[in-house]
Amino acid sequence: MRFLQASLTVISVFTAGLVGVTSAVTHDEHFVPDAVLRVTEEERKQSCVPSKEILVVNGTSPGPSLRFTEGETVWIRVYNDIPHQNLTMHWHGLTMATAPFSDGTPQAAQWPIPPNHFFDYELHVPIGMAGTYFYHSHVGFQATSATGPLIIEEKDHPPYDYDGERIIFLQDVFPDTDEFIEEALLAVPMEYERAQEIVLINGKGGGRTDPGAPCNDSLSVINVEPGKTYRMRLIGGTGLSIDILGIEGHDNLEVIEADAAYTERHPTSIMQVSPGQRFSFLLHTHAHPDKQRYYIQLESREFGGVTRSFAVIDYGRPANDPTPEVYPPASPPITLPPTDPYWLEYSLRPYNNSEHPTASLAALDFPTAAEVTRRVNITSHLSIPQGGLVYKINGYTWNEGLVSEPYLVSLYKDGGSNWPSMERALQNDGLDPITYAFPALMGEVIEIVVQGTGSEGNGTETHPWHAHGAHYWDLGSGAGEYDAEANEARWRSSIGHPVKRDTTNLYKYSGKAQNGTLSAWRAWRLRIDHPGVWMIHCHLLPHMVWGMQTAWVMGNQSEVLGLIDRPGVEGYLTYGGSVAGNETNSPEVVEFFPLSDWQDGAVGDGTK
Ligand SMILES: *[C@@H]1O[C@H](CO)[C@@H](O)[C@H](O)[C@H]1NC(C)=O
Ligand SMILES: *[C@@H]1O[C@H](CO)[C@@H](O)[C@H](O)[C@H]1NC(C)=O
Ligand SMILES: *[C@@H]1O[C@H](CO)[C@@H](O)[C@H](O)[C@H]1NC(C)=O
Ligand SMILES: *[C@@H]1O[C@H](CO)[C@@H](O)[C@H](O)[C@H]1NC(C)=O
Ligand SMILES: *[C@@H]1O[C@H](CO)[C@@H](O)[C@H](O)[C@H]1NC(C)=O
Ligand SMILES: *[C@@H]1O[C@H](CO)[C@@H](O)[C@H](O)[C@H]1NC(C)=O
Ligand SMILES: *[C@@H]1O[C@H](CO)[C@@H](O)[C@H](O)[C@H]1NC(C)=O
Ligand SMILES: *[C@@H]1O[C@H](CO)[C@@H](O)[C@H](O)[C@H]1NC(C)=O
Ligand SMILES: *[C@@H]1O[C@H](CO)[C@@H](O)[C@H](O)[C@H]1NC(C)=O
Ligand SMILES: [Cu+2]
Repeated sequence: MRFLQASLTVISVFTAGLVGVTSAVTHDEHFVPDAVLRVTEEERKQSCVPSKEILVVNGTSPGPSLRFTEGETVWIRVYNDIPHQNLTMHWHGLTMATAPFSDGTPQAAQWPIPPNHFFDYELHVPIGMAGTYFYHSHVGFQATSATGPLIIEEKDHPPYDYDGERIIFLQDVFPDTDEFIEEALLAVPMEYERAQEIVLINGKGGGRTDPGAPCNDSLSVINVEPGKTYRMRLIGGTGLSIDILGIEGHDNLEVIEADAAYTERHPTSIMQVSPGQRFSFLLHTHAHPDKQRYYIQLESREFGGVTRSFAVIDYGRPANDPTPEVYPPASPPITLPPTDPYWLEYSLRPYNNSEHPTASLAALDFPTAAEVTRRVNITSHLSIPQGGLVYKINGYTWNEGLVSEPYLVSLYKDGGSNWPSMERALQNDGLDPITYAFPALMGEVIEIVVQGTGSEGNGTETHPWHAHGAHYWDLGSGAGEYDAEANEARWRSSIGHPVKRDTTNLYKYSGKAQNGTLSAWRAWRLRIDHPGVWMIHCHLLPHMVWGMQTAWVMGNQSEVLGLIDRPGVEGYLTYGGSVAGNETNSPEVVEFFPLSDWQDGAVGDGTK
């Protein structure tokens, strides 16, 4: 066993003035994390595609559900047991308020976890964050299968009454491996023309695949009882498909949560969910159902052909009875509409009830237009040089190869040599062209306008834009150019104010726009009050591979480093992670550890 005293000394020196001497959380061999996830690569047969290598979490995809309670601090140890790929884990939608180094973003928050290593992630879940989340890798295309539900429960009572809850977790399956797809996407000319083959509901699916072929694989069964109300937690864990979902015989659904914030009840007959979005809706089951099983029908939209997939809700059996296999129907029982770019737009309102103050936080503190200190455009453009596909955001393509050292690692190592400059950024529409990051200062109130433009093929696409860090108030969206005053007037003349979200769509509308012209917008308003490094990006995995990502550095060096200076906790730098790809394996450079004795036999090399 090798002691890493050398690295500890190095780190202690440069953070000496910042880190308080406190009682320690020490990650030695006695440290027991609250949860463990192990990611492996295995040959698997998923519904409707041939057997191939996929990543699984603890042996399954989706991986196990994690459940924690708001107000808790938990440690999750993630092992990379994949032989030849890096890995990270991102806790999608959770505000890593006091633990930005646990956000799981390669080149932003951390070096990726190399094979046979692990990383201890700290999730500090503030009160008021109860809701529906998921976890997924943030490396390449891995999130297609290295993913699973993450539920944060209320410390007290949820604000809505229901008899039970069920998860509906959506995933795309592709006929090829992640690595094959990534390589083909990046080929010049681009070589991957397939969309998802089908969408899985809780890991299973069957119906109609993208090539238009029937797929008679068995379906997931969700057990319910008559005359009850269920909270259905719908998780958009897909990597490409935008999906519409309805339930045969049950069209009085009520949305009560969007992206982990409670909303006022909003009636709807169908749900529309994009990659990265989560919703809860109430399902009122029939007191006297006419049959035992009703189909959940789901259809993909936007990319590729229409795929149709099913699951069933089953009134018939107690939850602990083995369920016989159920197959797709001969013909679809319901008709689902096309994508609606106006669905839920301007119509959701934050939950607001003084009897449930922690569920009502999104109704407080909405920044007025007068408080906005700066507006930043994120303008995306798809170019097609020699037939390859590249997304540029304000002129830059942000991918894992662009940034030489993760911003937070640079902060730990030398106080942030790779830290953006606000001066440079202000001369360049908000983006610092040296570090490829958008800086923001604590206390600013920013309006971010995500703008779409016509591609070099004169086309447009729908993009679910996702923000890490604090959630934003979603000001809405539209075709063409953003008109701040008209949008403000629209809100002024309606009752209430926007909800807080973390993933909302930039829509394609007509699908056509001349190269470079503004085709669509989505506007967000946020208070900069969470120091850290946060990615803001399109959540379509192919678009991420093509660079449709931005990094935001919020707060200055001391504000971000100051987060490690908390009573009762020591060693917030990084954990068992190593700097991947440095064969010298010198502890001074390779690993950052808690400011306490720490042995790499116990932490980091994944052997225990
Ligand atoms: C994942 O598997 C490990 C053993 O490989 C186990 O210790 C851990 O509890 C599992 N995690 C969950 C969330 O089930
Ligand atoms: C699907 O497979 C099941 C089980 O083998 C079978 O009972 C059913 O008839 C099949 N359905 C179709 C449409 O082929
Ligand atoms: C929330 O309710 C309080 C008390 O009824 C009210 O004063 C406030 O304006 C409401 N906020 C919103 C956003 O509706
Ligand atoms: C895009 O539109 C321009 C102007 O109409 C036209 O010259 C060009 O050929 C179009 N490009 C493609 C790929 O259709
Ligand atoms: C943002 O884009 C709009 C066009 O939609 C433009 O009028 C405005 O000047 C831009 N603002 C900044 C700060 O770049
Ligand atoms: C398309 O528009 C972009 C952005 O305005 C521009 O840089 C590029 O040269 C244009 N390409 C063609 C083929 O006109
Ligand atoms: C960061 O901002 C704080 C004010 O919040 C200030 O006191 C501090 O000096 C700044 N640190 C740096 C490194 O600029
Ligand atoms: C893993 O990440 C490191 C550091 O970013 C990089 O140098 C290396 O090429 C990556 N390995 C793989 C297999 O992608
Ligand atoms: C690897 O570590 C050595 C010192 O151990 C250092 O000199 C070198 O720059 C590092 N390489 C990279 C790519 O970080
Ligand atoms: Cu996109």
